[in-house]
Amino acid sequence: MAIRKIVKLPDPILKKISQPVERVDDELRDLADDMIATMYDAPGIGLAAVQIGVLRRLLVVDIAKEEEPRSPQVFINPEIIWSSEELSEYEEGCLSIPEVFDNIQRPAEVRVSYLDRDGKPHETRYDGLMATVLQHEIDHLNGILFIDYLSRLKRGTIVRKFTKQARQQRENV
Ligand code: GNR
Ligand code: NI
Repeated sequence: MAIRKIVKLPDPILKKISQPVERVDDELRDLADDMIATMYDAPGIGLAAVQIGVLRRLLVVDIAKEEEPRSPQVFINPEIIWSSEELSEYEEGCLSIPEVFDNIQRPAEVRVSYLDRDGKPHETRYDGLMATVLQHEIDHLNGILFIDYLSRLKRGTIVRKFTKQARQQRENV
């Protein structure tokens, strides 16, 4: 297991669409294990493969509290097959946009189809924080970031700040 580097805004890979996983094999499970290690190290409660620079439809989630046992879950080729009319609001953050948080409304419940790490298909209904995190991660697979739901003004300010930071990082080398 290796901790990988997390891709940050404004890296253009974050806007790309990830490609379906064709085979659930040991190589894919190794990738998932690296993602889980990287998520815990960050720390975060979810991570999409694109966030470590891999454009495959794979994400990991663990919303267990600190005092609870770890319970990482792997979702391969996840699809939202139903979402509730009812919305819920959470303050979201993203490991690819450090230190930015804002309230985002999304469907309160979703039904998700996916393959698990053994390649076994599932259809499961989620609510609460799990529903929000899954929607945030599945958005990543489609090149969508939570700041895309903010006003143009707010998003523009955030993108400019990270673009400036990246330029200064390059100048400092
Ligand atoms: O660690 C994370 N916390 C979080 C909080 C509210 C809504 C979504 C998230 S996901 C985020 C990790 C991340 O960037 N995943 O893509
Ligand atoms: Ni994110």
